[in-house]
Amino acid sequence: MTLYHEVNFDGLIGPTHNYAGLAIGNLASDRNKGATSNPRAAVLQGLAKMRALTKLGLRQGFLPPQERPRLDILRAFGFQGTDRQVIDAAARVAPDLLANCYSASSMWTANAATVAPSIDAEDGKVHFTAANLAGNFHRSIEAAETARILRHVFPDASRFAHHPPLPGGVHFGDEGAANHGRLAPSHSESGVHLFVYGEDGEKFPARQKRAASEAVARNHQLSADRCIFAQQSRAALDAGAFHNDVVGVANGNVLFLHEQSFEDRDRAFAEIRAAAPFVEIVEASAADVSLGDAVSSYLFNSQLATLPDGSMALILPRETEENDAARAFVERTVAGNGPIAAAHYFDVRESMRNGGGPACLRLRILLNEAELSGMNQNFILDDAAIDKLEAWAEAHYRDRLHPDDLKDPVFMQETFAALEALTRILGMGSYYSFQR
Ligand code: SUG
Repeated sequence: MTLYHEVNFDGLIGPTHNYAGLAIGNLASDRNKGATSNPRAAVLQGLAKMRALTKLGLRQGFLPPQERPRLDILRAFGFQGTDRQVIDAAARVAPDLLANCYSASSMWTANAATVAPSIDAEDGKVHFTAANLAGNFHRSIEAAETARILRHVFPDASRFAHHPPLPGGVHFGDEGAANHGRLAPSHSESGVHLFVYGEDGEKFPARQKRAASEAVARNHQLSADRCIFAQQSRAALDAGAFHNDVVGVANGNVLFLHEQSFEDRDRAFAEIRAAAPFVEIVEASAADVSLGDAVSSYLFNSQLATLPDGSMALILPRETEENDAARAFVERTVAGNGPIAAAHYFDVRESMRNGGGPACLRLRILLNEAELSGMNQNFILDDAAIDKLEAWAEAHYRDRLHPDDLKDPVFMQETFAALEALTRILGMGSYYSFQR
């Protein structure tokens, strides 16, 4: 049997991380609109989580921040002149557009793409479909760059198949792996794919469309009898679960979720059990944890990971520990005879305040040894590489950033200097457009 390993590619949090309140249906983003962020603390929190996962014995990769500000987009909207003039004019006339062009949202790599491991694809390749993220303007501008960075990190066409973001905007909205889970007896056996899509709620629009999930499954050459398409509950969407990974996570043979995750729970469970008879479902009832507590604590936005000894651990945000109902549920889950043996809590508060928990921050990819050695090694982390990135962040990141600070062209220069230094550390050449 060929062995497959879980490798998490976290988004390296960019120097422009800020609270502009841009995301629809995302209660945390809305609540913190206009607050002052700490980009330096944000990136260090993310790196600390990455380091801790390597210590737990998991392989850890990352994707670099995307280029911000997106001057090309400001120019496409008619702002002309030098870079400074473009920023000045946009700051005066279109500050909201400027904030969109400055968002560091590519940190949430669970939304970068959906990925199928080679063991599940008919042609034996690893398949990537970059998400179009059509539901929010600031996220839609990630899509083409995400497709490009994925090719840069996984260049070998004989092993990796890259599909462009789906066309059609919100009609075929696709938000990537955050609405997808894979179930299998183990990582090294063929899996069943659970795609969760939405229908608009009373309050919030659904970001992931069923037709988009179906297209991704076809792109990835997954066999139809091993794909399940289930509708997320409108109640969860309206409670603030703008991505399904806010109410559930799958890993190996385990599905860990809230009982109000699906619009039709019984039907979804029956389909999952029929396709994946080995599945163990660990479910929180609404009496254990209300939907409101699930969303505010991000209990289900945990990473559920299989450790080298075969046991499973939850990687949770501190906000879960601080919520009595959520913490009690975790304690009971770990103490019981079920498959989840441990819980580890991490401070990722800077990201959490924009609605991004531990699971949002990572794109999980199953790779075998040959695929691991066929990828660009600069994006796999060990202690020394993490040390370097920490030193880079200490040198280049601000510890206070208010959305109004985005209007200052000096901040643009600082940001470009940080990205320029990163390309040198990573041997990426003139990767970003401002370098060319
Ligand atoms: O798309 N927040 C992101 C959070 C993404 C979380 N990812 C997962 N659940 N997988 C979003 O809503 C806020 C940015 C701002 O408001 O500036 C933001 O885009």
